[in-house]
Amino acid sequence: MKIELAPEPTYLGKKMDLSPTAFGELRVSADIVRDPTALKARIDEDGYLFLPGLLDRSDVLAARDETLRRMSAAGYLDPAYPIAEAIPAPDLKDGFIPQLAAGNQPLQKIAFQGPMMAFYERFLGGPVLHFDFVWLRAKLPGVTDATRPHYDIVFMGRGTKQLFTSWTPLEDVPKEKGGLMILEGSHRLEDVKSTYGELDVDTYCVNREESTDLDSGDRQWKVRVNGGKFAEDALALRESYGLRWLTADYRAGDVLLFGMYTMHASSDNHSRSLRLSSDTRYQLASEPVDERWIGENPPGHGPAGKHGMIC
Ligand SMILES: O=C(O)CCC(=O)C(=O)O
Repeated sequence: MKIELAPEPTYLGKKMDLSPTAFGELRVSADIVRDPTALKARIDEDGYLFLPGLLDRSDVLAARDETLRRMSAAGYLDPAYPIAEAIPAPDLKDGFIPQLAAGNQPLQKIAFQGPMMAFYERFLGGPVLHFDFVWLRAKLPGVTDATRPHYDIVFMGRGTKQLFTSWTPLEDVPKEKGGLMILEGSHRLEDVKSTYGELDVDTYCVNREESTDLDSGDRQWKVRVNGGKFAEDALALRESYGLRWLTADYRAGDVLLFGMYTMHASSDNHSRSLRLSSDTRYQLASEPVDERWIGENPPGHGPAGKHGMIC
C-alpha cells in the first residue's frame, strides 16, 4: 500500500515552526555508548541520550510482528489489510495496549534482555531493575492522538528519581509519522520541576465533598492533575519558553532515553498505519522503587495505586 505522508510534521493539526530556533535534530550519543562517564555528562547536559542502532533491528521488527499479531487477534486492526500494514480497525479510538505486552516474548526480549539491559548496567554502574509494566502504544493516524507535553515523574515518582525511560520505536518512524519530541533544556526548568514536577497523578483529595468517587479518587485525579499533562498545546509551550522541539527520523533499533524531568511530547501520525512504540523504565536495583509498576499484575493507576490526601 502507498503510504501518504504529509510533507511536514504537525501537532494536533497545526503546522510546527521548523525554523532553526524552534525545531532541531536530537544529538546522537552512539559514539560514547561504552563510556559511562561521558554518558552521565551528556545526560546532565541534554536531559536525554539518543542511541541509534542500540538494539538489533531484526529483534525489534520481530517485536512489532508479534505485537501486530496480538492486535489483529484482539480486533484492533482492519481485517481488510495485511496485518503487517498495521491499518487500524475503523472504530479504533485508543491504541494504548499495555495488556498486549504481557507474555509478548519478542517485545520482552528487546526491552528486558540483551543490549538494553547491558547498556543500563554500564550506564548506571550496577545491577539494574526494570519496571514490569510496559507502556505499549499504537498511535492513531490523524491529528488527534499526539502525546501532550509532560514529565514522566508525575506518573512514576514514588521511588528513586534516578529512573530512566527508554522510548523504543518498533519500526521506522520518520518525523511525519509522529515520533517522540524532546523539549530541549526542559530538565533545567526549575520553576516547572518545583511545581508541576512535584505532582503525583494518583493522589486525590479526601476532603473534597464534590467527589463521588472517593474510593478510587478517579474523578478528582483527573480534575486535580489534568491527566498528568503539563500543557495541551506543545507549540505554545515551546514558544513561551523559547526552547526547541528536538526529534529524529527514527529507525527500528534506535532507543531514545531520558530522565524523569525531561519534557516530551509527540507529533501527529500522518501515515495510514498505526505508529508502534514501547516505553519502559530502568533504575539501579539498590534504590527505592515505585511499587505501582512492579509485579506480574502491577496496580498501575488503578484503585490500589491511589493515595488520599488532605488538599
Ligand atoms: O510514544 C509516545 O508518543 C509517548 C511516549 C511517552 O510519553 C514516554 O515515553 O514517556
